[in-house]
Amino acid sequence: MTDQARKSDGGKFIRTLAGENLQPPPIWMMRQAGRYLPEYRVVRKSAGSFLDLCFNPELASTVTLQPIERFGFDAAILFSDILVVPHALGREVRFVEGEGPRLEPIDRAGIESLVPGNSSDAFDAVFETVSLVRNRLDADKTLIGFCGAPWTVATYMVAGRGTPDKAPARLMASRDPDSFQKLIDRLVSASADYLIGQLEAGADVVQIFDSWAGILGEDDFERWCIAPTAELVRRVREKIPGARMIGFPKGAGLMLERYVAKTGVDAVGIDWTVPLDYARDRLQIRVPVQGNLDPLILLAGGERLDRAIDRILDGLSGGRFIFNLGHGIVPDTPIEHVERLVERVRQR
Ligand code: 1CP
Repeated sequence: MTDQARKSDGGKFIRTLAGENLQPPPIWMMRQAGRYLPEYRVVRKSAGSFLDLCFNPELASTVTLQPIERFGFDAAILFSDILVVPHALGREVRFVEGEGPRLEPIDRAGIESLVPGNSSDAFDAVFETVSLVRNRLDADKTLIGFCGAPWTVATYMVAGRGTPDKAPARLMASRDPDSFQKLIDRLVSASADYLIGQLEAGADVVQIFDSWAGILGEDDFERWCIAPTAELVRRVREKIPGARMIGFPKGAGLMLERYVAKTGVDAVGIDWTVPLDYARDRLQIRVPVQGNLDPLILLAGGERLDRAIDRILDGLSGGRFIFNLGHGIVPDTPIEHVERLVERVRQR
C-alpha cells in the first residue's frame, strides 16, 4: 500500500478534475506509450510476448514513463492492456504481432464456468508496476490506471478478437441476454478488483475505456454500457470513497449526457465526432471534458493540425478541460507532430 505523500500533489491534471479551469490545460495522449516511440520498440523487443511485458513491473514501468520523459505530459498512463482482465479470469489471451489480440471465444458454457470470487492475485504484477511508477514519477505528474469497460471487454471475449461491428457480442446479448448479463456481472466484479488494486497501489485516477460503446442502440447502451459502468463506479467508491474516475464511452454521441448523469464519472472523454459546442454546453457544465483531436490529423500534421488544435482549445478552454486525442495515437505518427502538439497547447 502506498502512503498518500507519494501520490500526486494535485498537479494540473488533478486540479482540473477538482474543478479548476487551467490555461494552458493539462495534456496527455491515449496510447501514449507504444509503437510510435523508438524507445518503446527497443524494450518491446527484449520483453518476449506482449503479455510478458505487461506482467514485468520493471519493463512496464519503464515504458509507462517513456512518454513523460520525452514530451513532459502532465499524466502517465499505466502500461498494461484491457485484456489482462479476461486473462485473470482464466481465459486464454494472446497478442499476435501485426494482427492484434486473440482469445478463446467464450460461449454460454464458458460463462457458466467462470469462477466467481477474487481475481486480484493475477493482477499483482500490474499493481507492482503502479507502485514503481508512482515512486518514480514527479509529484506534480498524475498516474492514470485503467480498465476496459465490461461491454468493450466482452466484445473481445465473445468474438475472440477485434471485429468491425462487434456482431458476435451483440448477437449473444440479444439471443441469450441472461448468459450475457452473467458475463457482464463477472467483468464488473473483476474490473472493480482491478481498479481498486491500482488505486491502492498509487494510481491517482482511473479511466474506464468503453471503446466500442458507440455501436449500441439506445436500450442496449443503457443496459450494457451505462448500467455496468455505474455499478463499477459504485463498487470502486464503496471501497475507496472519493476515487477519481474518468469514463470514455467512444462513439456515444447523443448518449454522452445520459452517460455522465447516470454513471457518476468525474470526467468524460470524447472522440473527434463530438461537436465542441455540444461538449461545452451539455457536458462541460457537469464534468471536466477530455479530448478530442482526431489521431489521423495528428498523423497528417502541418497547418491542418495547428488549426485543429486551436479549434479545440478555443472551443473548450472556457471550462474544465484536459487536452487529449479522440482515440489512441496510431503507430505511424511522427514524433515531431507530437512535439508540435505539446508546444502549441502549452503556448496558450
Ligand atoms: O506489441 C504491441 O506493442 C501491441 C500493441 C498494444 C499496446 C501498446 C496493445 C495490443 N495494447 C497496448 C497497450 C495499451 N492498451 C494501453 C497502455 C498504453 C498507453 O495507453 O499508453 C492501453 C490504455 C490499452 C487499452 C486498450 N487495449 C483498449 C482501449 C483503448 C483503445 O485504444 O480503444 C483496447 C480496445 C485494447 C485492445 C487491444 N490491445 C492491443 C490491440 C492492438 C488492441 C485493439 C484490438 C482491436 O483492433 O480491436
